[in-house]
Amino acid sequence: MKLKKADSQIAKLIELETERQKTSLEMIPSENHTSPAVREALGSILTDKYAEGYPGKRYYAGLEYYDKIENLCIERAKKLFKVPHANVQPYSGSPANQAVYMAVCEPGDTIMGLSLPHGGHLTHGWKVNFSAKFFKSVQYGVDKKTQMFNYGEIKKLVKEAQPKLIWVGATAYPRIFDWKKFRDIADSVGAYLAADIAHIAGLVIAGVHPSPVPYVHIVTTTTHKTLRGPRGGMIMVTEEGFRKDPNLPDKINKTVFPGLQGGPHENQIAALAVCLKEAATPAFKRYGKQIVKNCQVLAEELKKYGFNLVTGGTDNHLILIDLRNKNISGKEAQYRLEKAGITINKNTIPYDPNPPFNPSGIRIGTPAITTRGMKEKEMKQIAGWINEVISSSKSVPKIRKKIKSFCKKFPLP
Ligand code: DSN
Repeated sequence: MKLKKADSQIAKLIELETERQKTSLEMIPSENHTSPAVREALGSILTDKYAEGYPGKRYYAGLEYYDKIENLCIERAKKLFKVPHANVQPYSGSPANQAVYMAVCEPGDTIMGLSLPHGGHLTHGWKVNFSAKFFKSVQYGVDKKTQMFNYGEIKKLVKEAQPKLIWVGATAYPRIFDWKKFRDIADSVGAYLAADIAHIAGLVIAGVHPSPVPYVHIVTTTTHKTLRGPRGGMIMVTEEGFRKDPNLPDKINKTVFPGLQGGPHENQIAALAVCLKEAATPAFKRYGKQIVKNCQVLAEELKKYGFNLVTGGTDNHLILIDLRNKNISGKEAQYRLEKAGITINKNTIPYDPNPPFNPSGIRIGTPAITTRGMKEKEMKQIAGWINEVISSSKSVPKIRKKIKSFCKKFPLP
């Protein structure tokens, strides 16, 4: 009500977006719907103050309660992920990863990560990103035939490149990461191993994806994907990280502040603390399990309709579809599905012959629709709609209507 009076234009746009979310299926795998409690903390008075520094060692006054909030958030993160050190100040995933580079590398050092067109992230050394401009980036990919990691090939590449830091993590890899194999590879050249679990953090907590914590030195994550918190980032140092360099936690903290960032967004940190409390419940474990169950049912149904899934299926929250046998581009599929009320994204597939802005694939995920309470039965229904829309643009108005009415049964949190 207050916003409506103060700024009716923004109020109206928020209202319209709320309606869009209510009446559509959000199926971009990196997105989710936060709880009202998370949003309340995020929209609180905590946005008002600067808090440069860390709890107990701040540069400004008046931070008694901010310290308590940030400490609570750190403790919850440590307990949930079973790590001895957590920094909850990164504004998001990219700043978190930047801080890792600054903590363990010097400009010009060799680093390695999964290449973007094979499902990696920009900050893992992709050519247009700072991570390839300030460091010598060598990228690994997935196997042409299996579309999965070929650990023997990666090991060979690592031996040749002798990187200081190896990233493991992805934005579009539908399979399990074998952390132990990556650790053996990193140890063969004495490299730091960093797991970027942005996409799968919630699955790790729910126990449906192995945790990297026993194997890697550093873990970074965003907090708003399967973890279902506010937009943000975190960096954690594991026992293994401590063992490799006892000063690593201190180095990480110093690179986040004052190395890279100024005042942390404490409203975001409070909202993250709320999210971490929610993620520690049995209900969250059930949620994580259901994300994967839903995704696997959706994958099997899509296969029945003749869709060609990269790697042949999924172990996690996302599906990558190669649309070339359907005679439609990823761009057109994204457009058509959006019009029908299914929000997905166009995506490159490994060894894609087409350019990233008009790639051959689409990426679909189940975290947000699972938050709304959808289960296996609904996945079958959704697969049918995806098939109809991809098969014919004429079906779009009819499916849009059906999705609007279907969504009424699954309110947003
Ligand atoms: N933009 C994110 C995603 O969609 O996967 C990666 O940071």
